[in-house]
Amino acid sequence: MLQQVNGHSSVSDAQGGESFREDLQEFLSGEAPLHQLDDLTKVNPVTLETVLRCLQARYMADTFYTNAGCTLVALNPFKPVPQLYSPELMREYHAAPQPQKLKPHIFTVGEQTYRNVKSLIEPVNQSIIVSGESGAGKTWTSRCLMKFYAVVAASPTSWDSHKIAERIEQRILNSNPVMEAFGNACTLRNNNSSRFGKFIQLQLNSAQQMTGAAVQTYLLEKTRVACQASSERNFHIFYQMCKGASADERLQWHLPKGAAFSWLPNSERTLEEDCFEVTREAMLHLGIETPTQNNVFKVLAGLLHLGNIRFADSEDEAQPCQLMDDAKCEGSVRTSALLLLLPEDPLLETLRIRTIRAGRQQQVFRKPCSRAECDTRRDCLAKLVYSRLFDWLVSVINSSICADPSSWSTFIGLLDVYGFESFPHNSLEQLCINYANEKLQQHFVAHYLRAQQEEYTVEGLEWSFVNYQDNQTCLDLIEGSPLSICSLINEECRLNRPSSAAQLQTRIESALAGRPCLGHNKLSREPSFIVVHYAGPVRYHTAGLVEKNKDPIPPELTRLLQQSQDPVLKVLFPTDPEEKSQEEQGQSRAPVLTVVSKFKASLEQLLQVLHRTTPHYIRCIKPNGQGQAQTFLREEVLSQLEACGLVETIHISAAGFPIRVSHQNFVERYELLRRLRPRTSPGPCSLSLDEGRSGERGPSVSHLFNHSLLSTCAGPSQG
Ligand code: AOV
Ligand code: MG
Repeated sequence: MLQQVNGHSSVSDAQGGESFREDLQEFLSGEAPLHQLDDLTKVNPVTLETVLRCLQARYMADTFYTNAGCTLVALNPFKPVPQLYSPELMREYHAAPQPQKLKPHIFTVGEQTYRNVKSLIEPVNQSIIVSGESGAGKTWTSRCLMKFYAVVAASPTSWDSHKIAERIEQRILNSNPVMEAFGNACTLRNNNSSRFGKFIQLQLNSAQQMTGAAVQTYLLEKTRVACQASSERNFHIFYQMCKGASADERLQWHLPKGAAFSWLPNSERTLEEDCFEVTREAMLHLGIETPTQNNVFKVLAGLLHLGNIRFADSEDEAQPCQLMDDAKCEGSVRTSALLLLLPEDPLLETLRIRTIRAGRQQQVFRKPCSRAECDTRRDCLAKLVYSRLFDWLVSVINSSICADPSSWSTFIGLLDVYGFESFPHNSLEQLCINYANEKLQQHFVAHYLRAQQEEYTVEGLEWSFVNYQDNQTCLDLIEGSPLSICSLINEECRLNRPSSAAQLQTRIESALAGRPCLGHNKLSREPSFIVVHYAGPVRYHTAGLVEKNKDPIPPELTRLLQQSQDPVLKVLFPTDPEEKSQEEQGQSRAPVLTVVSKFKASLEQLLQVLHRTTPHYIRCIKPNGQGQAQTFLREEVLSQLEACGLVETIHISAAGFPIRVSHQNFVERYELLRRLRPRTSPGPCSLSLDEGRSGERGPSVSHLFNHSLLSTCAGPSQG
């Protein structure tokens, strides 16, 4: 024991400092050292301080996973810990009769989920919801879980097969580097930040083998293609290409060494993620052959050259803007047109001249754009191409990994969305990201903190209510009806009236005055409003918000891209004869949904899917903002613990009933026990098997009372 005390205190403890004294105290009092407490329900008393101390002690002892009742807390090690994710360890958790008795791990959650799918108690689809702020480790965690299932749910012909790359498990894993190359980027919070949300369904057949998967993505932050905040970067793929292309490819894609691209900031920094070969290899295994890949990269190079086009202010409004620094920009136009296989003159014309159809005859008017409008159209062209390319990649991935509906019966869903974020400048992208995180927090609150306690009350069980922070008021502020931030921004789009950033701020403040989660930063000179999220306040700038929400795509741009001779662009921009004839006849198109409306609908769909699954939660915590190993900043962790309601979760888990089974299923499974045990003997069950069937005399749900009953009498649920 003393050795343990000594061993623990020798770990450098940047902020805690007092760990030796604490351990000695624990030793003298006979309590287990804090870092040995695997479950936070065992800290005594359960307070933010004790929970924090326990997590800190474990972190400094290189123990990164801790149970917190129904959830698993995952601390980001910020250093490689390969032994923690080895296939041997995966198999150990998989083979364990009771994985929950092993050290807390994401594999325990993975295995439990896997067994639940097949459970005779309540076979149901499962989901693992990984949450946490940006950089906390969600993507890492969900990647490791996918690897876990690739090992434990592999079909029996398994890993000695020569054609490993063709195996479905491997293909599913290959989707990660591809989607991350095209959808992740370096931000102020995370060098490999996901700029899209992802829900992947791992499809299992009746023998519990993974037969395929389906990926659903949510709102890619496409603005990043053309606009990167200072110290941030564009999507990884651009840097991968520029750094990893061969001499021959450089020639083909017009990417000479050292070429400067304005959409490629901070390229002098080399990240772990800048690995072109890995992306190409993975694309190949997903069925994207080298010629198609080269074609994709050529298009991306075309976008980089497009980004170098600069316009000068026009002195005469009736004349189109000139190119800035003629020779250089002309070269960029030419190269861009060459790579995108677009006619050069129409490209420049589309960027500089707006065509308007008006009147009964749908006459076409041509209006030169201002310099700012030209810039917007150039950026819009790039965003349009990139977002379609991303969607196309996702559909190719899906067609490569998705199983035939007849070959699977259940699924395990893994949710990895962009984490809560707050930057010096926040716009519609952050509003959507943080809105998604609010929705997930609400799912947790509704499913766990609220529903469970309410159910105890309804069932007449003795229970003292644990208070929790409900984020419903914040969600009402963001998405509620009739008045909310989303509805007001949408209204501005609908009215299509010119409104300044300051006007929008005033409208939001006056329409939503008195809402508890709406703040106002009086110190800021830029028009903005503050939303007090569950994870902290965020100031959103109103400039450009309405325009981003409208996300207008000038039809001329689409028409231009439809003229491209490039095979990939032809797929991304097919000509739609119906659309064309409608346009010619002057028929108006269906109203386009705004960004927030589309996002809201996709989130609602996602939640509907989640509601039909048994959820499991993994809470990723970021021990410090600098990404340093062995550094546990108490204040930063504290705010994350408070935000996710961890202490309340622990209280409810500690006092509540760990397992809930419908009475019907319970009776079916444990009928046998009744025959084995005389009814008069005091058993661990709090109710008899006959009770409550109708719901009149007792509960309709059997709350299981004594966890060990299930384990000892029934064995693992897969049995
Ligand atoms: P996120 O997904 O939660 O942020 P990531 O999963 O990308 O965060 O993790 C951020 C970084 O932390 C990774 O790139 C790794 O360097 C490191 N990391 C995370 N988990 C581990 C681990 N278990 N072991 C070793 N290193 C780890 V965001 O996508 O920005 O919300 O939007
Ligand atoms: Mg991520």
